[in-house]
Amino acid sequence: MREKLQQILDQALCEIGSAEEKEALEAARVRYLGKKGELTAILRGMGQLSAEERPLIGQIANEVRGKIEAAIEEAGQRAAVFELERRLKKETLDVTLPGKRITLGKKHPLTTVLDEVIDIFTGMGYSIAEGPEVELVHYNFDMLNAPKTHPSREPSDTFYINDEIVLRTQTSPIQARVMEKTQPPIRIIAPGRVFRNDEFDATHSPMFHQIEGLVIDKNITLGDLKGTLETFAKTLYGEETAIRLRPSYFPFTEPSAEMDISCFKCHGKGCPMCKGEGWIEVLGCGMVHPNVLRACGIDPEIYTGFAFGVGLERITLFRYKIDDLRLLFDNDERFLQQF
Ligand code: 2NL
Repeated sequence: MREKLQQILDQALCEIGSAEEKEALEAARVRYLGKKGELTAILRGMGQLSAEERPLIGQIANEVRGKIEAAIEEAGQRAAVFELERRLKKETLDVTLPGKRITLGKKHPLTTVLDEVIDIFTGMGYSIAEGPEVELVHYNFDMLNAPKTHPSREPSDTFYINDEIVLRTQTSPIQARVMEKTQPPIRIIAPGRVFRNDEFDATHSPMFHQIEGLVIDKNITLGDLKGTLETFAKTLYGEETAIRLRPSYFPFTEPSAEMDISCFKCHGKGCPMCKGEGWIEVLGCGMVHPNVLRACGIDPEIYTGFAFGVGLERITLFRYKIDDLRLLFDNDERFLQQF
């Protein structure tokens, strides 16, 4: 019996001594000390021993148990250190690896051109005015001298919220609101989103941006309008740019005109860019209609003024020689990074 116990002890200590992992130690503990373990089996069988032998073997068995437990305890601490070393080796941080690249965004070309236009006009003493995108029919059409039967009022052209409320189709209602509240002199530009019931294609979008300008004072003439727009065109498209005004019609201006700039590609000779014309249409403008001034509480006998409206997308496409409006709205980084 003694030899058997000594043999178990030797075997256990050997096994525990060579165990490096917690799992191996646990297996040894179950094997020697567990309910079905070898030592337990001996203790169970003690009933068969003689009365003299029993306490002696019992004592030895308990000593063996104590030694095995101590050895497991000690090996457990050693295994923890091994484990830590293994993890430290495996989880080392390679500080020479390249970092994660953070890609920098860029100003959208529409924002770049809008900022430039704002610079040009604030440089000439204009303020910036803003207003609601969801607008009353009253400000969007009635105040601007649009006849009740004007085609632009049709739901096929304009998004209606209800009979009295629309998504603004131009930023003129911003200016009507300013005129209603302020007496001249007025010098403002009104940039913002506008909405029209158009199909998306290379030149149309149901949402686009407009920048309108308005100047009201005593003795404002068509000459002031022309000089202002010429400065605008030369600053945006280069000193060599020429402008011309062609008669046109808008309900809110009289007289009205379209402004063309000389083609920046062929300088007036005629090319595919300007469709052989030598000129490119850029904006609409005119002298503010007396009816509009009156509706906004300004006396047309004392004051006159000019106004113009520019499509931000249109002048941005020309500015960067982009041929499809949709590129401005796709937000494809490969496109946007080019500007
Ligand atoms: C265009 C160009 C234009 C105006 C907008 C305006 C605003 C007020 C009074 C008078 Cl409050 N006019 N804005 C003037 C001429 C042209 O926009 O192509 N529009 C359809």
